[in-house]
Formats: sequence, C-alpha cells, structure tokens
Amino acid sequence: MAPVGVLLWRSLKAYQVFGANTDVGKTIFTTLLCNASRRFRPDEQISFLKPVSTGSVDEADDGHIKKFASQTSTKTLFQFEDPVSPHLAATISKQSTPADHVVLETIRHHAASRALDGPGWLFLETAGGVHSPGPSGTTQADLYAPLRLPVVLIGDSKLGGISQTISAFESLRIRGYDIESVLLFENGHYDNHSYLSEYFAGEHGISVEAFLPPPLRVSDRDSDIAAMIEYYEKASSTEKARSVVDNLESRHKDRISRIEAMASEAYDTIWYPFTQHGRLSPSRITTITSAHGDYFQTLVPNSSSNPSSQSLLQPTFDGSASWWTQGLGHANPKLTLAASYAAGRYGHVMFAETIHEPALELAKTLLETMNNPRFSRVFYSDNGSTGMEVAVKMALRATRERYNLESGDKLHVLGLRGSYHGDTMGAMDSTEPSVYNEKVEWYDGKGYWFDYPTVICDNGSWQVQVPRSLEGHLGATQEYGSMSEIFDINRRRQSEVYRSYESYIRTSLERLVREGRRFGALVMEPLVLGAGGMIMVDPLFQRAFVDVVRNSADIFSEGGPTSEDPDPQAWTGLPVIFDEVFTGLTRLGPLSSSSFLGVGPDISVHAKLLTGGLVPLCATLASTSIFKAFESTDKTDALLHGHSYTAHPIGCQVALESVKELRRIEEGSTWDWAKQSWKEASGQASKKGQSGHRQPVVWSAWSESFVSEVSKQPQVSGVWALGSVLAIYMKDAVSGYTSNSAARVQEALSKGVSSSGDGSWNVHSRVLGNVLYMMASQTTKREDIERLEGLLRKAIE
Ligand SMILES: Cc1ncc(COP(=O)(O)O)c(C=O)c1O
Ligand SMILES: *[C@@H]1O[C@H](CO)[C@@H](O)[C@H](O)[C@H]1NC(C)=O
Ligand SMILES: *[C@@H]1O[C@H](CO)[C@@H](O)[C@H](O)[C@H]1NC(C)=O
Ligand SMILES: *[C@@H]1O[C@H](CO)[C@@H](O)[C@H](O)[C@H]1NC(C)=O
Ligand SMILES: *[C@@H]1O[C@H](CO)[C@@H](O)[C@H](O)[C@H]1NC(C)=O
Ligand SMILES: CC(=O)N[C@H]1CO[C@H](CO)[C@@H](O)[C@@H]1O
Repeated sequence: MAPVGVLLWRSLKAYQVFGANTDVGKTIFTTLLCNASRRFRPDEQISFLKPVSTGSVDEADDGHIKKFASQTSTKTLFQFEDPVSPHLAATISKQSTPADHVVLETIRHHAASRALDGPGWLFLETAGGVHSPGPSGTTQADLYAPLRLPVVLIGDSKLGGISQTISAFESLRIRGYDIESVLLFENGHYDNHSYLSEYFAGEHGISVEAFLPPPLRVSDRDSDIAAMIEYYEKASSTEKARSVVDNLESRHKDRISRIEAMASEAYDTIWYPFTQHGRLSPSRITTITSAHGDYFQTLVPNSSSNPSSQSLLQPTFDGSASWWTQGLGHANPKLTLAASYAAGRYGHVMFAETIHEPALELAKTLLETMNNPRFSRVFYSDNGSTGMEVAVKMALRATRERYNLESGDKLHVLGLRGSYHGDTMGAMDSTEPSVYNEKVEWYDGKGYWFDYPTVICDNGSWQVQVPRSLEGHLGATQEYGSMSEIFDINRRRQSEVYRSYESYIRTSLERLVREGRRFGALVMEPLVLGAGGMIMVDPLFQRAFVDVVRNSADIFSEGGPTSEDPDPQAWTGLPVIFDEVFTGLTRLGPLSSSSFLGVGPDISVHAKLLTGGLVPLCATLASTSIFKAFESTDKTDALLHGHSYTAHPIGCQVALESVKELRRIEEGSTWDWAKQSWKEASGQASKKGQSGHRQPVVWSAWSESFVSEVSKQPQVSGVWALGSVLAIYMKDAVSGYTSNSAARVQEALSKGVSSSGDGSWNVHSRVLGNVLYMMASQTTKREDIERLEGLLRKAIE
C-alpha cells in the first residue's frame, strides 16, 4: 500500500464538509452544494462521498442526496447499522473496524477514480462535529488531516452557535486545514450570521453565506418531499448559491496556481542555506505544500504539462528527517496543541531571573531523563550551535579556574577529526578545518582532533576499521560476529585493543602538551559524527578517550597549582562535553547516546529531537562542579550568555511533550519488532555486564538482513544502521573524480515509484559526499521501512 497523499487534482474540485456541530444542516447544505454546482456547471460531474455512515441505510445521507440532487453520483465507504457515533458503531458491529490509514486510502482511491472522469466536483461529508470520533476513535479533525482537503464549514445558527462555529474553525485551523467557505442558516430572530460574516471576513478573508432554512417537516411523506423539492429548487438557483460555487471554483484554481508558482518565485527571492545558487534552477526546488507523519506532500515535477486528471501532489518520504529534527511525525497534533497552549498562555517572555512552568518542568524532566549523576543544572538556548557554544564556554572557564590559568593562555579543545558542532563562531572553532568552515573569514580552529577506528558492515561482516595512519599504534582492522559484539564495551574493555587505545591516546596527549598546547575540554559527538559524514566511531575508542582524559590531571595541570573540588561528581582531567544534538534522545535508540560508551559527560547538549522537531530549542546540561566555576560576588564572573529566545515557553512546552513521548516509546514496545529481528540476527542476549553498566540493546529500524545485503553490493563500500539511522557508503564511481555515486542513488530515490494508478511516491534525501543516509522517525512502522528498503535496493543497483 502506498503512503497517504494529499488529494489535489486540477480536474476535480474536492471539498470536505465539516459541521460546527451535529445537526447544523450538513446534509442539507451538501445537497445544496451538489445541486447548485450541477446547475451552474452543467457539463461537470458531481460526486458525493460519505466515508463513514451510521444508522439504517434507508435514512442514510446519500439517500437524501439521491432524492434532491438526483444527478449526483453518491458513495458511502463504510456503513455501520447502529445509529450511534462511528467509534461505537464500529465496536458493536460485526464488521471489523477500519484503521485510519485504510479509511484514508479508500477515500483516496475513490477520489482518484472521480478525477479520471474529467472536470467535476467532489463533496465529502463528515459525520457529527469536527471532533466527533471516526471508527478507530481518532477524532475526524485528526483523522482526515493528512488528506488536507479544503473545507466548507457549516456554521451553527442555533443558540450558542457563534461559539460552536468559531471553536470548530479554530480546531480545524490549528490542524492546518484551509477553510474556504462558511455556510449557515439564516436565523430570523437573531441575525447572528452578520456577526460571523464580520468575524470571518475581517480576520480571515473567508466568505460567510446564510441561506433560508428548509421548511418544517410535515407528517405526510409526499407533501414533505414536495416541500423539500421546492426548497432546493429555490435555494440552489439563488445568486447566493451561484456565488458560493464560483467562489469555491476560484479558490481551487488559486490554490493550484499559487503552488505551481512557488518554485520560480523562491528562485528569485530566497537565499538558500548550504546551496550553491550558481547550480540551482527552479526545477530543482521541491515545493512542499504540507507534511504529515514521515512524509512531505510535494508538487510533482512538470505538473503543468501532466493530464489534469493526474495528482498534482505526491507523498515524499522525508529521508533526512528534516535535517535530523523529526521523530514524532510532522504535524503531530499533540505537539501542535502544546505549542498553541504555551503561545496562548505566554507568547514569549524573557528568561533572566524569571521562571515559567514549561521551563522548570522541562529542566526537571531532562535531568531525570538523562539519568547522569553528575548533572544538576540546565542552561537553555535556542539551537544546537549556541548550545555547544555555551558548553565550550562553561568547560573552558572551569578548566581555567581549576588549574589557575592566566586569562591570556589560549585553551584548545580535544576532539575527533570530522566533528561538527554548528555554524556559529565558537562551534566552528571547536572543529578542525572542513568544508563547513574553511572559507569563513573568521574561522580559527583551536584544538587537536584525533583520528580513530570506525565501525562498518562490509561485505556482510561487521568490522572495526583502523585508518592507515593508526595501524602502527592500533593494529589492523578487526572483524566481529555482529554489531552488538562491537558494542559490548564491558567485555572489550578487558581486551588488548582497549589497552592499545589507552596508551596511544595517553602518549599523544603527553606529546601535545610537551609541544606547548593547553587544553580546556574534550568535545565529542558520542558514537556518530553526523555532518562530518555519518561516521560511526568505535565506541571503545571514545570510551578510552574519556577514561584517559579523566585520569590525566597530571598532564593537563602541567604540574601547576590546582584547586581541589571535593564533590565526588566533579570532573577530573578535563571537562567532557558530549554533543548529543544529533545522536541523543532516541535517534540511535537510547535516550542518551552516552549510554553506548557506558560513561556520562560533565556537560551534554540536546536539541533537534528535543522538541520533536517542531520549534528550535537547545538545553545544555551541566554538573555542579562546572556550575560552581562561575560563582562569585562579581557579576562579570557569571556566564554572560543569553539569547532573545532563551527558554521560550513554546519550545519548552513542546519539548516537555516530546521528551515524555520519546520516553514512553523508549520504555514501551513500539520498537519490539525491530529489536527482535536484530536480536535474532546476532544471537544477542540482553546482557548486563558483571562489572559494568547496563548496555543498551543494539538494534535499528532498518533490518539487519538489508544492511548485510546492501553491504555486499559492488558499488557499496560499507553500511551501518543504528536506531532510526541508516548510512550507506558508496564507492567512488571513477577514481580521480569527486564522488557522484551517492548523488546518483539520490536521483533515483527522488524519481521514486510511479504508478499508473494513483500511488506514486518518492524520497527526498540528502547526501554527505559519498555517503547516502536515511533517517526514519521514532514512530515509523515496519511496512514503511520495508517499502523504503525496496526502493533503496533498486536505486543502488
Ligand atoms: C552534532 C551537532 N551539533 C550541533 C549542531 C548544530 O545544531 P543547530 O543546527 O540546531 O544549530 C548540529 C546540526 O546539525 C549537529 O549535528
Ligand atoms: C436540484 O434539486 C431539484 C429539486 O430536488 C431537482 O429537481 C433537480 O433535478 C436537482 N438538480 C440536480 C442537478 O441534481
Ligand atoms: C520535466 O520537463 C523537462 C523539460 O520539458 C524535462 O527535461 C524533464 O525531464 C521533465 N522531468 C520529469 C521528471 O518528467
Ligand atoms: C542559532 O541561534 C543563534 C542565536 O540565536 C543564532 O545566531 C544562529 O543563527 C542560530 N542558528 C545557527 C545555525 O547557528
Ligand atoms: C565477500 O565475502 C564472500 C564470503 O562471504 C567472499 O567469497 C567474497 O570474495 C567477498 N567479496 C569481496 C569483494 O571481498
Ligand atoms: C447562535 C447565537 O449565538 N445566538 C445569539 C445571537 O445573538 C443574540 C443576540 O444578539 C443572542 O441572544 C443569541 O444567543
């Protein structure tokens, strides 16, 4: 089954009719719309769709339509006999309850076949009010959101109806629906539609039309029908009805022309990040009209030359998880509501010597979640770069205080080659020269970056590969039976390999200090260097690095005076900073990627998944011993660092919701299918080392068999997968040329799977040099992964 796509065709003007409440006249208005659109567009076909209907078939809404808008083709997709809410009807009935995606898929299938019939209209009528539950229990506003049909909202003209109508509007609006028209009955006593007309026209540019209500029911069936025929005859021929039809048609056309113009307008007005404009053209720009779950909805290429019955949009898997930020799905309603709540409660408030509930709750939650006994403080900033910036400031000051260094001594950081910590100055200076910073005028790297052994699956075998430059110190590449053996830190720490890592690092540090360098911090991305090329570092090497640094106070103090810190959780040697911006909060499985190393940092930095990717926010966690380095009676000794949006309440509230959700996922059974398959593949038993920490289970959403299979392809030099991340290293196509084999796979993914029917979809991905990576969210289902693996296989071949 293809992923769910938004419904948009040039030929078919499809609208979803929502009611502000039950019993506000949805069926009457839908009948009126069907009847009037046929009257004013006599050459177009009119369709009515009731996705879910309850109650006896005789009284069903499509019966009403058949009677009073007789030239409409009608269809009910799921009919339940009991006249109760669909979620109850579905449980009472003997039929099985259709899952949400089945309801959506069935609607899409039906609408696509209507689109093929040539120019026409489709009116899809919902049941009850906007939040009345669908069959699975998901409320309709959420259930239908992925289709993103434009809405005709039927207002409530009864007592209290203004409030009902506005509430319904707001519920739809915050879920990304476009409300194109509000229709309601005239109410002779109150004239309330004038209030709504002004409200919607003024604030939202939406037209409100009030129609006379139908005649009261009479007991004689024939006269009742006659009266209704007269009513529809009259109402549908009014100028008002014509203007509603005209308005809906022009809104449809506007929507399409706006979408189709976006890429070329962007080409003329936008300055893109990480983009060489000299090589850009409008056709290379992806127009994203909305996003839901793991998919963008994008404009199909060359849409204007396609037949008008072909879908204008297609689902596009967000293969980079929108720069690694997404984990709980795009447009997640829980996060949307959290953001709206905080915006309503606070908007934004400043954060020096003030406190608000979202920031406090989040700080407590993060300290508990990271479960690192060293941590006691949370510092907020607004993105990964600035969070790292402040982490480095913290660490360098703590080192300066501990070793009583002069303020003139320039402190360097220790790190790994290929690190990336962001694009602000200090974050850049903490990394070695690379494409990201080399050409930046103020870049001034201050540090020493080690080479290191890496983990990869090559030709079906898991290896720790040692770079040529280190073979003399660390020996040759080692093969392991499975990835989890490589991650068995407790066992590997007893090995000869660990001792060779230790002595190599220790000797190097001694040499560097002898050469006159002074160090202020160890800065690492635990396990995976993201932007540097999706490189998985041997966790044992990083562990050895931390162990050696913590035991080398003698080297870093250079025999000078040292201030003691009696706190048992105090840092030793140098403060250790883990940049978990990319790797943390379940991206690789565990809540903290430091658990792979079995050692906690003194400072850690969290962003991206922190807010489920909805808004930027960063939290830098620090130990008391680091915090104390800034304490004095002099204001200028304080950490004088802050941003306009530090700890903004919306970010904190959303983060609170995300972290709770990620914890539920991490502790629950969501990933059991994936864990099970990796366990079977490697004979892994969940083990607790006798002497060490509890090691996290090593698994990935991407299957072990897929990783192993792809690693055997002649074009591929290696693969790894962990948590939601998959990295495929392509061999250079022609030696001497810069690699473009990853770009070719990327191209094939973006062509995607086309279907003569209506199930086309594709993949948006980003490559890093010769590495193609793919990222799922924490909620991606097995079927989606299998579908993607299928496409990847073809793209690589
Ligand atoms: C490891 C790491 N640190 C820091 C950053 C910078 O984060 P931001 O882009 O939120 O400033 C990134 C961004 O990709 C990252 O991957
Ligand atoms: C509109 O309604 C009237 C009254 O029921 C009916 O006579 C007419 O055929 C309907 N038009 C269409 C196009 O269904
Ligand atoms: C779109 O049209 C251009 C020019 O007509 C053509 O070169 C290109 O291959 C087309 N792209 C697709 C995806 O069909
Ligand atoms: C991060 O936040 C800082 C401070 O608000 C800002 O200057 C910077 O542009 C942001 N983004 C990056 C990528 O550094
Ligand atoms: C890959 O491994 C198989 C055995 O598992 C071996 O026969 C083959 O030669 C290897 N291929 C390469 C390119 O090393
Ligand atoms: C439907 C609704 O909100 N009705 C109100 C219309 O306006 C009158 C007075 O202007 C109110 O009394 C009704 O409650």
